[in-house]
Amino acid sequence: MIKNKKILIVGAGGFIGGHLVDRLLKDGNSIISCDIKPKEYWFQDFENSENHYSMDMKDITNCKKVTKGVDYVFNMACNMGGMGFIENNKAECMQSVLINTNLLIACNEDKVSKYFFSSSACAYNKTKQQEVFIDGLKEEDAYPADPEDGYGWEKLFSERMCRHFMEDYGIQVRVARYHNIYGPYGTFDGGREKAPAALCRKVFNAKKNKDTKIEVWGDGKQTRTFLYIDDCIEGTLRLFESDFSDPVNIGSDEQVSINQMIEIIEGISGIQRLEKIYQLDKPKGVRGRSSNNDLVKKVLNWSYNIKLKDGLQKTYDWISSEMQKEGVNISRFTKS
Ligand code: GDC
Repeated sequence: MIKNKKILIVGAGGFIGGHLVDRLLKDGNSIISCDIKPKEYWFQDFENSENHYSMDMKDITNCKKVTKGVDYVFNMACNMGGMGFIENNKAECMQSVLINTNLLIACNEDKVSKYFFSSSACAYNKTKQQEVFIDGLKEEDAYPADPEDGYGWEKLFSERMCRHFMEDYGIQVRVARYHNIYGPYGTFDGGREKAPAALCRKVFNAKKNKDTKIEVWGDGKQTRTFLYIDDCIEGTLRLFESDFSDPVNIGSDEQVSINQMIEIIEGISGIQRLEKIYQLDKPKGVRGRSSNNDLVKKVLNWSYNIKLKDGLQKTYDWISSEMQKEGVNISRFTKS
């Protein structure tokens, strides 16, 4: 367990960053939290952390303000979202390269000993994801390089930047390739939401409005593996404490189609089966994507715990309670 350390978390106002701050505070660390978002857009905001709101790490002077005297840095920051966002904002996604690069330069100057980079399954070669229900992607399947355009290229480039900083300057790096992380305190509306949150919202709305139909992007047959946030945090911290510096999948191996996931959410909400309106012109991403977990089991002796059905139950409960709040400020869930 990491404790009594001074840790900088960049992207702390976001979904995974917020949960990481929570856990590392509970474990007895001193946390500096930064995010480009102003205070009112942070998903979680902890009083016992040193919080820097509206701080843009694409500007290296900001990086240098917060890396002094820090033991560890977790870079959880990037301009991102689900397929609806990354397919239509490639230039914005690629500019996150500045965050990682500037942070590494500042960490090197300030002799930070260990650095974490949150990469993505979008780094994997697209041609290996053209069928539904594919074999899980192994770490070596990122090469030859042909990742998701824009967002995936940034992740792959930044992974390599981490490796070269370790080789050339000796900073220890750890890199996780996250496979569609979901759970409470994340975006569920406004354009950046990923499929689990979007579909929980749509099913909740259908129930509330007594609709019998929902809109689904694509034909619903596309597949993914989704990982609940608590498992993501546990895997991240175990990887960080390991001595393994190459990229590792952090994902589940419970491969489902979007149609199967909707069926689970319908069961959770107690609604009758909905008629699906398949929107074939909406962003679909790869046809099939799933995480091979052999390497993570080998190097961390760890596997995810939370079944999709149980994670979706917690996610649906949180999203439905947010949506029932009077005058909920939905914009909090839409900003980068
Ligand atoms: O957005 P996402 O979760 O991203 O979409 C998964 C699949 O669900 C897509 O084929 C999409 O078309 C389908 N889908 C159906 N209806 C909807 O209402 C909907 N909203 C959304 N968003 N999708 C719908 C993600 C990236 C992330 C991250 C992860 C890592 O790609 O967007 O930024 O890096 O990958 O695994 P997905 O899984 O394609």
